[in-house]
Amino acid sequence: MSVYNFSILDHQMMSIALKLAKKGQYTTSPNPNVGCVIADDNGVILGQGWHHKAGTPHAEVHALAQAGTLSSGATAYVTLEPCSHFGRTPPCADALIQAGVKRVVAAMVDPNPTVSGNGLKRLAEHGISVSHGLMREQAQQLNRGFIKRMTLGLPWVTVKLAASLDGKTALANGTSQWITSPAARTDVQIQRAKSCAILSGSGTVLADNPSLNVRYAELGEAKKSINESELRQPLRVILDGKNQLTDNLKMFDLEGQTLVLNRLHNPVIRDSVEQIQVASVGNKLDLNAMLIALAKKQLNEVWVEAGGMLAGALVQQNLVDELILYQAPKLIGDKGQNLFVMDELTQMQQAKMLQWSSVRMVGDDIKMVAQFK
Ligand code: AOF
Ligand code: ZN
Repeated sequence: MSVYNFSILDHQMMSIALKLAKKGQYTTSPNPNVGCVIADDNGVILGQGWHHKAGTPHAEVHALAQAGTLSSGATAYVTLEPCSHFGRTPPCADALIQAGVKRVVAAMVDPNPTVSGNGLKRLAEHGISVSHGLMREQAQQLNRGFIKRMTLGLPWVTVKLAASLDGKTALANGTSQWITSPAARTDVQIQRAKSCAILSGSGTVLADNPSLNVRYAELGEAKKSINESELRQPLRVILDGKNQLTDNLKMFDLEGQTLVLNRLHNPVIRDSVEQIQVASVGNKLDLNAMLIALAKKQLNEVWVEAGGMLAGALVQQNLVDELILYQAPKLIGDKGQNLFVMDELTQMQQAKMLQWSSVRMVGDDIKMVAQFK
């Protein structure tokens, strides 16, 4: 199995497969985003497809169906190793073998332990020329949540914050509507739509009575790339270590499911809202145990929209992968609320270290993305 020596044509085909895979980014979870291109040696595309939704055909099956008998002797470019198992659908490796493809190029090996190399092995055993590693970083970026859940049993955690130029998330009295511009808030809607869950704390929820859902009507251009019938609402997850939640919250009446994580079952909340009890540390929920519980529920990407207390606690316990900060050109003074409530540091070496990955304007605001080291 070679991991190098890919031609320009191979790169072109795989970049099309990656674009196809991206089309599933609002709908495939808990499954990964996967794209497939079937082409002949001259780069003529015979079939293409992407995975839409768990339980429906995988990318390869769509591409093979389109190519029909032309698949015989062709090359299949797949952004993820073809599966070898009978899951909700039969193995794609078998479908490729039956179709008579002569070569399979995968961007990355499937981190799912039930596949993990077995798909490529099966193809090779049937005399198919197999290679992987072409545009691997791009493929991994697309499925970072799926990879983290499969390899570490934890979801990918992104903390979103909106702040004034002087780094405050709300006035001292809790008012935060609105710090950022409508364009930044639309961008948040797009990010929510890509997430499996939106996480918040009971303090924020009781203070703001938020919807914590995706308002597809506000998605603008991005909405065009989503198939209406496949629209989903991320799971709302509310941490309620002190059983403070009441039943009269707006979100309970909205479309989409809500999950409450607490120490003890809260009898006040209606039965249609799922509750899971999580271990605690002192009088606080064990945040690592909380994330393990979310991964067990097959959530790949968790989008955190919480106050400084929860954001600070997650950061302090090294549970955050990425930070997205929308910063408005607005000064609200030093009495406002802070981004991260954390224990006092006494040495600069104790600082939590991040690395910027992008900075751009969104409407009137700046969107900064950083990853934790
Ligand atoms: C592929 N092509 O397009 C996808 C794959 O429950 P199932 O049958 O949908 O299987 C889900 C698993 O299959 C998923 O965890 C991952 O390992 C693999 N996804 N494989 O060959 C695809 N979506
Ligand atoms: Zn498959």
